[in-house]
Amino acid sequence: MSIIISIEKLLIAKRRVEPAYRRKAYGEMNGRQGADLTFSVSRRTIPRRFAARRGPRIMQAPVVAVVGATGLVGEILLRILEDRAFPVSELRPMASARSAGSKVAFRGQEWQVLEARADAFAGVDLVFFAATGALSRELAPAAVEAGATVIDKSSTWRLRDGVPLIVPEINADQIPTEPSILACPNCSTIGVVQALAPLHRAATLKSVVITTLQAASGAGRDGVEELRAQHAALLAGEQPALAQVFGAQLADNVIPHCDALEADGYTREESKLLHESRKILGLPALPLTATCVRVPVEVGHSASMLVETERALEIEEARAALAAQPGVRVVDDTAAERYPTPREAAGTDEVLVGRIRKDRHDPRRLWVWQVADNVRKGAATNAVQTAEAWLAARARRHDGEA
Ligand code: 2RA
Repeated sequence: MSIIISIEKLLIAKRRVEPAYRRKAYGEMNGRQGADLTFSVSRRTIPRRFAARRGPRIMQAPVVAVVGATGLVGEILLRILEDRAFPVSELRPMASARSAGSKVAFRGQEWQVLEARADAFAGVDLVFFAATGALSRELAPAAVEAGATVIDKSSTWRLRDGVPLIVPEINADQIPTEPSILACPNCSTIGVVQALAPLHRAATLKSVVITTLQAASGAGRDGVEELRAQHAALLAGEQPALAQVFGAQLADNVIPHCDALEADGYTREESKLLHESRKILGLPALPLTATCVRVPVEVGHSASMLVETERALEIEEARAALAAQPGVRVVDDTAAERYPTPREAAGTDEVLVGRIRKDRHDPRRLWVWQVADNVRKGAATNAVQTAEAWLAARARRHDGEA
């Protein structure tokens, strides 16, 4: 099963290692960059000249574990690893004892789900944690101890000093190559910082006020099922069962409450947006205030943002800055009814921005509407892109040492 390759040489030969995170083409390259990596997993496709010449400098495709492989994000993560042809010499799907023994599909095969335990990571190079925060708190250090790099989707490690919080289009340069924990931001944060980073570069952020409209899938498979059951009951003219996942009935409703309430009246989701955005943008004192709202949409988190900058930004300048940000697509023609919607974002890996307009009262303030697929770019895709950046960094180090 293990396939030997020289990933960096192949990527450099295809001119795709560095530019992936530096060029606007990144969005369009998402699929193509992955396609290049198929060279690393299929011996048949390795050009003979690379395979033969690289003898002592070869690098093996990683052994990859996915903790939480049976959950919503874990399932999408496996699909995205397939779609982007991420090199995997061996897959070890893992889950809590309750789901261990079940099977998941990957690259046309069924793989048995193993129990995620501290002693399960021997020989693993890369572990995605797409499970509970408690599981990653307990097991991520053991995985690093065993020599793996961890990419964690939970909130457990995000704000720890020394743990990079990665949105690859913004800060891939913070990814170390030695075994360590890399944190993925919360789903609502990823879309927000993808829009804020280019505006900050263009005119320096002064303050941000955000209202999010968050899809049911932010609460996982149970959230989607609860919303569907409520919709079905309403369509049948029945009263939906009492809400279990959300604090109130979500169908035909909006709920201004995501995650636990904190002592000052804000919610944990609102605090995540504040502290994670500050860390990713490198702006530890940025005044950022959020109201996070759950809406009856299955996939796609939206955010209305009032962005104040030190220097007044003209609309065209803001559009150009956003359009130049890798992974961002400007959809902004309200007269033609073209603006980002969750339906347009769902199933894609892009962060969509539009409705860009000047505040009527202050020329240094812009309103920006932003939407992204919370399960893909907000979770699984961002994790896989982080892994791709880690792989490229590891290949560079390998080549430097060889
Ligand atoms: C939510 N952001 O939408 C959360 C999930 N991490 O509930």
